[in-house]
Amino acid sequence: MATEISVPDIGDFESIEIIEVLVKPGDVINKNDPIVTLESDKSSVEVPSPLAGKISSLKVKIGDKVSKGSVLVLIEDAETKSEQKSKEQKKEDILPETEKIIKQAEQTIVQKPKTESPKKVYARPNGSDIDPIETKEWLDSLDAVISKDGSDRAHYLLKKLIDETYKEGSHRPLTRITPYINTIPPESEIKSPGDQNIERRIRSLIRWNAAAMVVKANKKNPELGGHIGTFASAATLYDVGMNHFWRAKNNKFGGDLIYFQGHSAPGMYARAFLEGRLTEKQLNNFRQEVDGEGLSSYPHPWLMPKFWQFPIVSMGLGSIMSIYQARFTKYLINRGLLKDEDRKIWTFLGDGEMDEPESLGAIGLASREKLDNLIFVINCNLQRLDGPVRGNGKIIQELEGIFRGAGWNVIKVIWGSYWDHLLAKDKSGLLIKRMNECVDGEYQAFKAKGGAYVRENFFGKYSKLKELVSTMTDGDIWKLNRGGHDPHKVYAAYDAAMKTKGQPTVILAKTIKGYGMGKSGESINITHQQKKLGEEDLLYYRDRFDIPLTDKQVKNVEFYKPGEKSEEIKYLKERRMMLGGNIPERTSYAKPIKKPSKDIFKSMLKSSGEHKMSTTMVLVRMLTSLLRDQNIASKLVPIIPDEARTFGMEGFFQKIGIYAHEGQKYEPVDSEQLSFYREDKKGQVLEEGITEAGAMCSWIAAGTAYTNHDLEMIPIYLFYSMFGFQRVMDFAWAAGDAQTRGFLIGATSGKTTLAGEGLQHQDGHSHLLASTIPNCISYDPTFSYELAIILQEGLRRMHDKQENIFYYITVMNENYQHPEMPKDCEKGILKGMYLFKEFNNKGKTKIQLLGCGAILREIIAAAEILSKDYNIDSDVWSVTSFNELRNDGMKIERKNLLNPGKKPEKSYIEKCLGNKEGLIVAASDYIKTYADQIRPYISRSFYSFGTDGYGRSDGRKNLRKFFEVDKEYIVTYALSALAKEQLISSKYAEEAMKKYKIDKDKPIPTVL
Ligand SMILES: Cc1ncc(C[n+]2csc(CCOP(=O)(O)OP(=O)(O)O)c2C)c(N)n1
Ligand SMILES: [Mg+2]
Repeated sequence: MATEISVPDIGDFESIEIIEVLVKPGDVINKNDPIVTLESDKSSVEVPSPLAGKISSLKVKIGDKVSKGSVLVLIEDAETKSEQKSKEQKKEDILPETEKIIKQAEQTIVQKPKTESPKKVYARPNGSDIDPIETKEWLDSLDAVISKDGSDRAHYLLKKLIDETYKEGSHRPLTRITPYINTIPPESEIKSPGDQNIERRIRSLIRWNAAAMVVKANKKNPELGGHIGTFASAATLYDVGMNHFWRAKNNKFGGDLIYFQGHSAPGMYARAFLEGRLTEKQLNNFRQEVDGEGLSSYPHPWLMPKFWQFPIVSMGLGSIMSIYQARFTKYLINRGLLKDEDRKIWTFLGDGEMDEPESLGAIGLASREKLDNLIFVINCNLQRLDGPVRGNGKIIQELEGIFRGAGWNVIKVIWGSYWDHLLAKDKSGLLIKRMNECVDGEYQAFKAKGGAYVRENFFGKYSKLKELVSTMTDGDIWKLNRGGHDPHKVYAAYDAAMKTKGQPTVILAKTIKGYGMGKSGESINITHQQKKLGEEDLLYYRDRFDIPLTDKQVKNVEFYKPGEKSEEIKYLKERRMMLGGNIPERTSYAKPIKKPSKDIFKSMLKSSGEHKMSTTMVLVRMLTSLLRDQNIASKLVPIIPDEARTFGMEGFFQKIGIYAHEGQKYEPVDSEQLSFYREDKKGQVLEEGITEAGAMCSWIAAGTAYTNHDLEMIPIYLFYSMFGFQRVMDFAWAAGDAQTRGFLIGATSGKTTLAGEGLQHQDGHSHLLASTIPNCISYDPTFSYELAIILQEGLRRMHDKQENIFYYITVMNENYQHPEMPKDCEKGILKGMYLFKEFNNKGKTKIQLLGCGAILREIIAAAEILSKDYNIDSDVWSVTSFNELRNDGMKIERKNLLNPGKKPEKSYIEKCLGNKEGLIVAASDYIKTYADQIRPYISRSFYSFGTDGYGRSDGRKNLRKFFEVDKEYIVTYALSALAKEQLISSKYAEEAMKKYKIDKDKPIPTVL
């Protein structure tokens, strides 16, 4: 029996056009296979079949208008299992769960019968202990619970007590800050299996070589700069990871991903030197990259593509980029594209760096998404560039509260092992009290001023504490180490972080900036900038770390590398071998994605006939088609920060689902509709919420998956063009450095197509920002075939040819008809311009008209007026990219200047316009500088028009008139330019101004 398949609930839409019919009679289809594509004036969406079976007849054709209930096809042998039934089932599944939640919630609100009781007035202790005996009883009880049932039970009871006080009206939340001591008590520390003596010697050599590298470079040329103090404070944090935790990528394992703090780069080079991965010559060329064989100042994959993976020296980027990297790794795993190997992402950050909004801005996502593959190590050396991070407070405590509040597992590594016996010995509680009350400004001074100072100013505050250290010498007190410099404490913390499930972990490690630098830079305010150690300082550094160099060698600032057979080198290499290979190292073994069949884009090369659509819709259509290509479908990563509906992409929700690591725990409010909000563990769309920075980081993670996961992906991130580069330019720059491959789509671009939104939304410069990134290719197409050619070429270059480039393409929301592709214009589209149309039948005067994006259609209309009303011929050029034209112009000009004796080569612009007659008028929907970029490569009169000034809300027509880029202004300015060149009389321009009501006294838009 045949079953009718009809249009389901499509929301508010009525009478929607069918633009594709994807089945024919006789086709056997599966459930959810698309039957037709519908397109409204805003979006297009596929209608999937609710049943499997054989199509017996088609009831619609392309161009038909349908509404909810319209019959599309008849299907035979359909499975009888009805959707309704499964929905009911789903509802039943959900109910008990919901009931449980309601019950639990009800239980927590214990409604005690209200009894009238006399009003009590409580004592206000203001932090002091008003009843020490009672306090002691409580503490004894707590001790008893801990020894009988453990600390988890104690914690449970405490939480219950706090909940109880909350119900009784206390509004003091449970504190998220613990005492200023290590999170892991000594007795719970997992011990490192390493040989501490050898590890210390290795670490010392790395320290020396790292410092020597900076000093040497600056001896050669003080311009070069560099940092010693940052790595000096972090050496142990890196070494423990390198020796024991960080597993490299190899043919058996995907590798942990380590985001190294940018300013600690010398330390990574120094280790790679000992490992034999870098030569002495390279070390000698630290920060001297121009002649090759240099080492880049910071982690720059662009400059050292086989070494560095993550460009994070711009503070704050590392944090958020690594969070989204961890999230994207889980996304790939949940989608079944990547094996779950429990790989970890480690991120090293400075404590000063945590001031950046990007550093903390996405930590909520990390816990929400349960990113237990993510470990932050924040090097709390208490200093940044100018001075203390929190002189009057305690950065570790502050960060503890923030991260714990956000749902992270927090591990504080404050004190080294030498403190353990003191903490154990102190029964008065005064030591912890003193640790708690000192501020970071004091802690910084303690490490700059020596043991006697610490005795007086730290322990000396309380006589019992002074007594506690009375048998210790000043030297002993000085040796009381900080957690981040103690390999045992660091090992235990890393081990705990590795084992944490269901939460990301942050390790807050207290260290000393410039550790070991002595008076030249240990814990003093100038440490960060210290790069020129004098002889005396170097000798001190050598002695402090027992480097086997003679005084003479030290004075020559020589590097030290023990022989290949030495214990140190053998140990170091062995440890890395055990952990799978080198770190950092950048490689890619990804299989290239095959380019899609040309058929996919075929319909886009044809005229749209009467059908009007925007380039945004064209793009969405193309993506929908790409999702039907087997090679591409699973690799597409659509990324949208809460704008899917703006761009007509809600059809993707139903088709490929929104990624949600826990699936969908609720019945969506629009579940009856075709494009319902479908969240899925295997969902493909990254619906980021309102975070352009986060979306950009997802895009970078996906666009570098070819190296970080050996998996090519095609990320395509759509945003309001004004909230793209302008908002996240630093990430875009880092994306270029990281060699991200993907598409950035600036939607609703230009200043006059996004009509109603006004000043903050209208973009007149994103293409100029794009042009500053050397490996970003950008286009501003007008017609569907242009977009199709560009997209196709992007896929070919980034995936077939494996070029390390990315694309910025602007699309618009203005609906219009699209013509058929003119013959032989593909090359021109890609090179930046092609001849769209010639108006050649009129008179003697000719003009060249260049337009792009939204304004090309105004240019075409202007050409028609000039021809019809003024007998002026023109060539109309569609300029798909002024940026590409400029790049070519620059390249050719340079070549010609370098070869003065040779016949000059012509730039592409000259090739296009050289033999054409007439002055040139160019207009775009961007500020004039965009079109002006080609001015140097044109030897003729050139007039450019654009949308300089603040945007404002109004209709498109008014906006184009306001910015003087509508057809009437273009006609008028063209006539005036021709008059200026004495090719026609000025009266024509004057007449046009009258006719078009152009007010000469209207101020230039930049002042309005
Ligand atoms: C966005 C940005 N702003 C400023 C700088 C310049 N800068 C480099 S290091 C630094 C201080 C870093 O302090 P911290 O994060 O505490 O790192 P530490 O060197 O102390 O480990 C500053 C301001 C930068 N690299 N990036
Ligand atoms: Mg710091």
